[in-house]
Amino acid sequence: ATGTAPDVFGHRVRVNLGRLPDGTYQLTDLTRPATITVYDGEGREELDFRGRMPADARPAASATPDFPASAGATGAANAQLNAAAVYDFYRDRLGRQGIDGKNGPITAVVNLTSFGGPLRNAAWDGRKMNYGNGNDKEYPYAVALDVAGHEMTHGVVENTAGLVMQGQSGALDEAISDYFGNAIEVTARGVSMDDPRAALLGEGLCRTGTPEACVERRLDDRRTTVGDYAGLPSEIDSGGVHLNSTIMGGALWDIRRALDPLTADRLVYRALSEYLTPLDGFVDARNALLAAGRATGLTRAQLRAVAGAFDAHGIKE
Ligand code: ASN
Ligand code: ZN
Repeated sequence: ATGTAPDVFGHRVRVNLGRLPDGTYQLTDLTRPATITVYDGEGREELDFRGRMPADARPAASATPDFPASAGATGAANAQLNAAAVYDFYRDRLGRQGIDGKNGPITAVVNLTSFGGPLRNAAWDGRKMNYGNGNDKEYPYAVALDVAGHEMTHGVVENTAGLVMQGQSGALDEAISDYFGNAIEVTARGVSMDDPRAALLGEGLCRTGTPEACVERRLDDRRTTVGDYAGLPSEIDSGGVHLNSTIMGGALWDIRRALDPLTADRLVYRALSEYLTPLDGFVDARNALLAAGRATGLTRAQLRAVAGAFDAHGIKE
């Protein structure tokens, strides 16, 4: 079934629905080989959902196929559309069948909070995406396609290279998730790589203020090199995985600008799915991209551009 639901901006968008025996419509998209279901966290604690689904949690639902206006505040409709867009990118561009590569179910939870206050984050917890409502200056995190792409790519990484979320392998995991998060958004929206906003991650979360002021990260900072690597203790951000990721993410984004985007996306994906292993770091990623590039017949000039991007960020033997 199809229906409509308000997005976070209050615009009614078309959504795909499942119908329960009692006639209720729920936000389940059955139109792809992988089922996409959006749960309503009902303002509960993200901690209660992390890595699990409470037994009484329910998909977002409505008595009629046109969801009430109140449903817009959580970003439930955005979560469905964004998960579908990420699925389509991986299938159409990279030939991948969903997060697990086997069209396993895709689940997102919206409307979550943290310690009695706003949850200003989104996270892949090993099974699903969990989205916070953000604070009053932000839209719910489910609104941002680059954020959805980032979180779902964590699931892809887990099911391919299996990078360990700690230290340099963790920063590499974050960088690859940032890369595809942005790549998916600019591809789906037709944004040029020359648009300065293309490299911004999470710019769409801004309710007030400039996009630049409330981005999560940006991949166009050419100055970040391994010289900036902060060797934080493991208990702080898993050894600085979000702090150090832009060293690698910046190199990957430079590669996407230097090659054509489709070639770059296939190259990064091939390195991820066929060359990288769980404890790999930045230099291993350089070697993986170059090996994947040679295997796929990149020209010498293209291989030089890849090596040059890593050189510029200090990623070399
Ligand atoms: N947004 C963060 C990420 O996906 C959430 C976290 O720290 N786990 O990396
Ligand atoms: Zn991440």
